[in-house]
Amino acid sequence: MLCNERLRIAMQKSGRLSKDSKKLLLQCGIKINLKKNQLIAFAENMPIDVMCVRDDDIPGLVMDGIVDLGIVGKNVVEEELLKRKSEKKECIFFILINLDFGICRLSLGIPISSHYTGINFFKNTKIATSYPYILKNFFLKKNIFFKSFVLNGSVEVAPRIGLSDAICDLISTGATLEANGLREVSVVYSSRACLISKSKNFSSVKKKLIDKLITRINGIIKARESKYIMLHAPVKKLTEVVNLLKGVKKPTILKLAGDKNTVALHMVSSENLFWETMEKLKSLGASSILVLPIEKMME
Ligand code: PRT
Ligand code: ZN
Repeated sequence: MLCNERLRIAMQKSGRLSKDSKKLLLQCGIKINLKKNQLIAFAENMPIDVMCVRDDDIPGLVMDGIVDLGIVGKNVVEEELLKRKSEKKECIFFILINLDFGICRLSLGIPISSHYTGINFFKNTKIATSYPYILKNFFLKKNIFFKSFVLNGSVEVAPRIGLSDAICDLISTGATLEANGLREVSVVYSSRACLISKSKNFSSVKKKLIDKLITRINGIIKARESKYIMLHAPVKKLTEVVNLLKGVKKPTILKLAGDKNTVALHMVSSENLFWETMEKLKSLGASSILVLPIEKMME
């Protein structure tokens, strides 16, 4: 196979997305041996090369056509897009699929002691952020003038040391904000990791491989969200039992040897089965309730 027919995928080298990105590629069946500090790894079983870089470089590598695909936070892509637009640079890309990790939000935070009066609170304030373009875009639409103070780390300490009145930073649990005496008042941008490409016009070899990867990723995400449920139910209560099982399409009903009054139900559910539902099932006479994780799915 020609060298340029190998698919190049960029992922974060080390950081919040690297473990999940690597796991996703491995679950897709790509055999790669990623060693620490290694920039590029060649898959053993597929024409795929994986480049490990800083997350901020990924959108540019994709948009400039250095790599074919990138796994990166939508926040980073959006910031790069707005930056390139302001510099009148080329910025074409496609989000091929939203992923189920890296979920966070870019939010405005203010000191707990500040009295929040609504979004106009930010008029003429100084806001510390690592995302000046997304922030500018957000306030431009609201016609609110503010000053941004760009920091590439430790944004949350800025108000405490008098560098800014507020912050605009990524939040997942909110613990960092709270630990720094701040509170979240408005979400500016909701984000998660995604798979991006520069174009949709790949050679047929690459297109086939990308389609295969997307199908596999969809299957992995779906499997993670789903559960395999098995239980025994009294025949008389079958309808009530099935009605309790949300997210189940058609359960398989199996006879039990030597028991005419009970059947076994096997089903895939798109939702988890919570303890409360299990307790309700039990009160209807269901027993041997098992909830199992699913590794892969293809429909
Ligand atoms: O070195 P490199 O440039 O590659 O990495 P980085 O340090 O710039 O990024 P990194 O690894 O911190 O984050 C990579 C991506 O993970 C981000 O671009 C987001 O898409 C996603 N992500 C998801 C997050 C968070 N959740 C997150 N909570 N990125 C950062 N945070 C930080 C946030 O900045 C704050 O400091 O975590 C803190 C808040 O977390 P909570 O849980 O206390 O709210
Ligand atoms: Zn970064």
